[in-house]
Amino acid sequence: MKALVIEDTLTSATLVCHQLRKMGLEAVHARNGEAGIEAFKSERPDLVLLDVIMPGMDGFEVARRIRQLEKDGMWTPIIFLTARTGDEDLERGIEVGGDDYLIKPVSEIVLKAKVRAMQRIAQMRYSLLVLTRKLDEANRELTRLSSADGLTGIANRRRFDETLLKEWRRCARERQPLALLLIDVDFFKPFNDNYGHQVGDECLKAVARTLADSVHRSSDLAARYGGEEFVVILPGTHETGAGIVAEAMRQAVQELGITHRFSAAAPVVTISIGLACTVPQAGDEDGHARLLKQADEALYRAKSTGRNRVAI
Ligand code: GH3
Ligand code: MG
Ligand code: MG
Ligand code: MG
Ligand code: MG
Repeated sequence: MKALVIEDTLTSATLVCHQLRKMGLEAVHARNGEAGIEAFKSERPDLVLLDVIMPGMDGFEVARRIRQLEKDGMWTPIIFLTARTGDEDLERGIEVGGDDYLIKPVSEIVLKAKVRAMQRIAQMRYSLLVLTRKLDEANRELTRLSSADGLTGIANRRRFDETLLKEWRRCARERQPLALLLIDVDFFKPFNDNYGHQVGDECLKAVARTLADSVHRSSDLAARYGGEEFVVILPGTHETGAGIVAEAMRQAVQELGITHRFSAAAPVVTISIGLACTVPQAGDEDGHARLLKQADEALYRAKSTGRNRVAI
């Protein structure tokens, strides 16, 4: 453990450094505030003993600057050394970031006790910091897991529901259109029945990846709606633009070239897409459910008119 003593009176500094060394601490001395700040940066002490009255920068200012220098979660205990005993000095010292104070001349027993107490607090703070970081990390992982689909890794239904509501409200505020694509794999039951569930799963993963790769704006979202159905949210996109995205998706899935000898639509796996688009109205809180229903009806039309197509 290293202590930095910032003190302009040499006799006082020598005495405190001597006492600290006797306690087994390493002691570094700086003769004024400016030198103290520099030493704080270069020595990275575990404890600062800080004189209040010094020519140039006084102890209060030094404490204030040290607190500014400390990065996120970092904390170095500061004990003021003062010949003054006024309550306002103590109050001000704590206010600018100090933790305790010692009255000069410093008693060896009191110094020892206060250094111990500060060590204990520093240790506790450090443990708390480590714990907080682990908790943050676990929380991030939990959020990721609870919003991702287990099979395909893209957004799940839950994330879709949340995002649709959020984007619906945002588009209403900003008077922007909102487009939805409801997507269903064509003849997927015969695919599963003939090639097996495992191959079916691999197919769903490839389709999901292709859909997710086909959206480019940060507010776009491709999600698994359930089973072999997917849904895409395109905020701020008009019908024409959404039609272009949908057609590109349809083509990209076909171009994956996943053999499907049991499809009546094509010799490869294909998708049908239902498109719906509207400008959400403020206060129309059920509008997003209606939009989804419209997309579903459009999907039905895509299916009934031959599949492997986009319908509006
Ligand atoms: P359509 O062109 O009309 O959509 O025909 P379809 O055969 O795709 O329609 P249907 O809804 O009857 O079939 C969906 C199939 O998707 C049924 C089920 O076996 C399969 N399926 C749903 N979820 C999964 C999954 O997680 N993994 C696999 N391998 N298959 C799934
Ligand atoms: Mg002094
Ligand atoms: Mg289906
Ligand atoms: Mg179906
Ligand atoms: Mg299907």
